[in-house]
Formats: sequence, C-alpha cells, structure tokens
Amino acid sequence: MNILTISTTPFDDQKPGTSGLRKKVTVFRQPHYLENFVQALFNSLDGYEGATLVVGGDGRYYNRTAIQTILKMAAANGFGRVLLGRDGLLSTPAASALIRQHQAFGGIILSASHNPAGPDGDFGIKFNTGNGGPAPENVTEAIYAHSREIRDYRLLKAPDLGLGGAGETQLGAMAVEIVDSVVAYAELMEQLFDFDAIKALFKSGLFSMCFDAMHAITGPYAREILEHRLGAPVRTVINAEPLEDFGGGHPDPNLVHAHELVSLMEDRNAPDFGAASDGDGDRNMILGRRFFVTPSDSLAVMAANAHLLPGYRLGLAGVARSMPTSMAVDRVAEALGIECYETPTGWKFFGNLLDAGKITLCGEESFGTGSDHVREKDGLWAVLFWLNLLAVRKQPVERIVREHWVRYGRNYYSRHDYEGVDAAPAQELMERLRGGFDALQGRQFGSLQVKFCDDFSYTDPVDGSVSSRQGIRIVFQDGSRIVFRLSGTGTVGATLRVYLECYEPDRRRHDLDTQEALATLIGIAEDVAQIRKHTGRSAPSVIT
Ligand code: G16
Repeated sequence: MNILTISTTPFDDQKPGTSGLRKKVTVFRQPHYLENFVQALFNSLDGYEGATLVVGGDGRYYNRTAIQTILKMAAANGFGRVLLGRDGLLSTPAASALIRQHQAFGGIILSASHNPAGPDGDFGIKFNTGNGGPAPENVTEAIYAHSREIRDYRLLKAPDLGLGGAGETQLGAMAVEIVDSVVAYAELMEQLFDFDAIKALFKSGLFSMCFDAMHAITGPYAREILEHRLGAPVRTVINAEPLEDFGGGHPDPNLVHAHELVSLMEDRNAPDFGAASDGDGDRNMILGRRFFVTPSDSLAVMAANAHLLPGYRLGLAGVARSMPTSMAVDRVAEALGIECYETPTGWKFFGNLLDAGKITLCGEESFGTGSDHVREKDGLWAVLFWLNLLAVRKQPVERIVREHWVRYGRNYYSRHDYEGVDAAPAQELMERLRGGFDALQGRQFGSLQVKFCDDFSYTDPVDGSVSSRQGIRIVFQDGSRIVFRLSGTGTVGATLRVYLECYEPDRRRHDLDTQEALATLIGIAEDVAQIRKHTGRSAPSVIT
C-alpha cells in the first residue's frame, strides 16, 4: 500500500461552530485545508482501527471532490470500512440513521446545511459520533486543538473511486460499500408512522399537498416516500432534483427563502398542506393553507399529539428545546407531567438526553424537530409526523394549531436576523449588553418589568459538562423574553439573532399580527441593544 505522509502547517481558523466547520468553498479549496481538518479529526479520535465510518453529504458543489480526499485519508489512517451514500449523497438524518443501524464508529457529513452553494458558496464538514449525533463540544474542542498543532497528514495514493453504482470495492486495505440510504430511511419511517392512514388520506381525493425539496438532498427521499410509498400524486414534490448549487437558491425552509412554496400556499387554490426541507434535509417548515406554523408551535403540537401516532403511542419520556425556542412546548410538558429540558442552541446538546432516555422529542426555533429515532433533527420525519396527524385528526393544519392555542395559550414568537454585519460592532453590542445586566435587573419598561437577565449557561444533566455564554436573556415578570445571540453557522462577518416572545392566554387575542403583538418587545430590544447603531441596519434582513 502506498501511504503518503504529507507535510503541512496549521490553519488558525478551524474551530467548529454550532454545527461543524463551515466556510466558503474558496477557503476549503486552499491547499491542505480540508486535509488538515480531517487529519485533526482523526488525530482527536481513539480506537477506530478497522472500524466503520459513514461518509456522505448534501451534494453541494465540492462534495464529490472532498469525498475522494476523505476516502483516501480514512484508508491511510486505518479505518476498516466506509459506508458511502450512493453518488456521495446522504441527508443528515439518513447519515445518522446509517451510523446507528450499522453500529458504525461515526460519520463524516459534508454540508453547510441551508447556506447557498456553488464555487462562491459555502461548504462544511462535521463529525458525528457512534450514537449518530453531532460530536459534543469536548470532541470539537479536541479537533480544534489538533488543528492548531498539525504537522502532517496521511493519504493513500490511489486513483479516484467511482461513487455511483452499488456494492463493495477496495481502497487499499479499506472496504468501501456504496449504500442506498433512501430505502433504509423509508423503512425506518414506516416503523414510526401509520402509512396506511396517510395513504387513505391521499386516496380520499379530499387532500392535497406540496413538498418543496428546494433542489437539495431531500428530493429523492421525499419522492420515494410521498409519491411512491404513500401514493401522493406525481409532482407533489417540487424542486426534487438535487443540484450542486441548489438551483442558485438558498435552501433554507423559511418564509423568505422558500418563496415558491409560500406563494403557492397563499393562493386561493392552495393545497391543504405545504412543507419544505433544507440543503441537508434536517430542517423543516410546516404550512397550512394560508397559515404558517412556527417551528416552536410545531414542536408543541407534536408533543401534545404524539400519542396518536404508532411510533409514539406509549407516550413521551420527556421533551427538550433550545433556549431561544419559544416556551410553548413547556406548557404541553407540564400538562403531560413530563420533564422539559432547556439546552443551548445546537442539536449536539440533545444527544446525551436522547441517549439517556430522558427525552423522546426535541426541537429548535431554527426549523428543526426530531425524536429518538435518530440523533439529528429530521426534516422529512417532521413532515410525515404532521401528515400522520392530519390523517388521524381529520382537521386542517390551522384548526389543529388554533385548538392548541385555545387549550395552552399562544406564544407569539419571532426571530429577527441581521445577517452578515461587521463582526467587531456585533461583538461590542453583546459585550455592552453583558456589561449592563446590573442596570437592567428590575428595570421597568412601560408595563413590563425585567425579572432577570443573564448569559445562558447550561449544565448537561447527564455528564455534568458546562457550556456558558450561550445567549443573553432578558426575561420579564410576565414571562415575555428577548434573547440575543450571535449565530455560529455563518461564514461572512457576524449574524445577530434577536428572539422575541410573549405569551397570550386569552383566546380573543389569538389573531393579532405577530410583529404587532411583539411590538413593545421589539422596541425594548432596540432600546437596550442599540441594534441600528451597532449593525448599521435599519431593519432585520430576515424575519421568521
Ligand atoms: C444548526 C444547528 C442547529 C442550530 C442552527 C442555527 O442547524 O444544528 O442546532 O439551531 O444551526 O444555529 P445558529 O443560530 O448558531 O446559526 P443546521 O440546520 O444549520 O445544521
């Protein structure tokens, strides 16, 4: 075997963020950049000699090139076997499922999620551990530490491998098995949901749906499950062909970027149900006819109704949400008499809770929901959950959500993003807020009084690890909240996120426009953080 040891020097910017290392393609294309990170990853791991590694990505530009490098490095570093998604494609949840099904050592997932792709777009790489979930912070910190010290990396000298087809080939001493993850994923979904009930719903002719795959990874999975197995009409899935540049779009399933679906759902003849997923298939957006379900409400509705679906019939062990996610699900947990955990932003923080059996469902405001079936959020799973619910409850989406509000009250919720602002003033904004905690405590803003403000810190109830500086909270006596965070997934400058929430128990006030309902809080956020001054922007770039 011809294993090369290639000298290199460290890069100082390989610190993984909220979800792996995300950078511009131009950054990844620098000589040795990808190789350094992959070797730093391998150097931070123990005991993988002869073990199985899952490899695949969302198909974005540079996916295939990166996979060739990773395969040769995995072979040179002593992995015994790689399970590779056909054509190098794996959705993030399918990769998580594969790791678990095959009890693999872990997986390398190539994705920058919902960020745009192409030669000038973004690329990303992350490592998932043997539980199928994103590496926890102690692992990502170790990778970063190794990346600062790296002197060389190992690479097998071999021709590129064909990524299509099926079956097994040999790369040095390592076997590479090409797998069709669509079938395995579809089978997993069949175990969780009542496919017969959903089939009957489509067959009734009284129900229609549109799923926007946004030219990203979910297209083939959605077609197989919705159109082939559940009998939805052909072309229920739109933009189904995964493209290297996502068709020039921004595959983020929200009201701004999924505009084709959103305008379809606003139409007089809109389908009954609309849904979308993102670049790597872990995010979801749920829409009724002319009705948007916030991700926080979606999680709460799912928790309240889970017992109606086969996979969750026995009830929920507990639920979890990231701190900035609205507290709607907390009220459901209270009613069910189960625990609701509040974690920092980042799916990796749910892993221990899921592994320990403390929670069954979890979710985030950033269009992510999931359960203990894998260790990633799962876009198509969430859509099937809703479909199954619609089949059982036989009510429109809007009706289900409104009934939920009547029972639990409504958490008005919105996130304001200031994308790509200068990093230094954004940091200064956060530091000024931190420095002003004492002056804010107890302060009165009209009828609202500050109950407390802090920088969120999380102690993992399973392993006791502490994650601090996870977002600034200003919480008022009536439970309203403003949260400030800097995104950990952007690749240009900084993105300031302002999360706003207030609770309305009175059903006569459940029809307000969300931004109007939150207007007082929006004013306070500007007042205390001076967002305009620090960002140079007069308005958020994205409101969800
Ligand atoms: C990732 C993480 C999520 C997180 C989201 C937003 O999602 O997996 O847990 O909520 O980023 O993070 P931030 O606010 O730091 O940008 P994805 O879909 O991008 O992998």
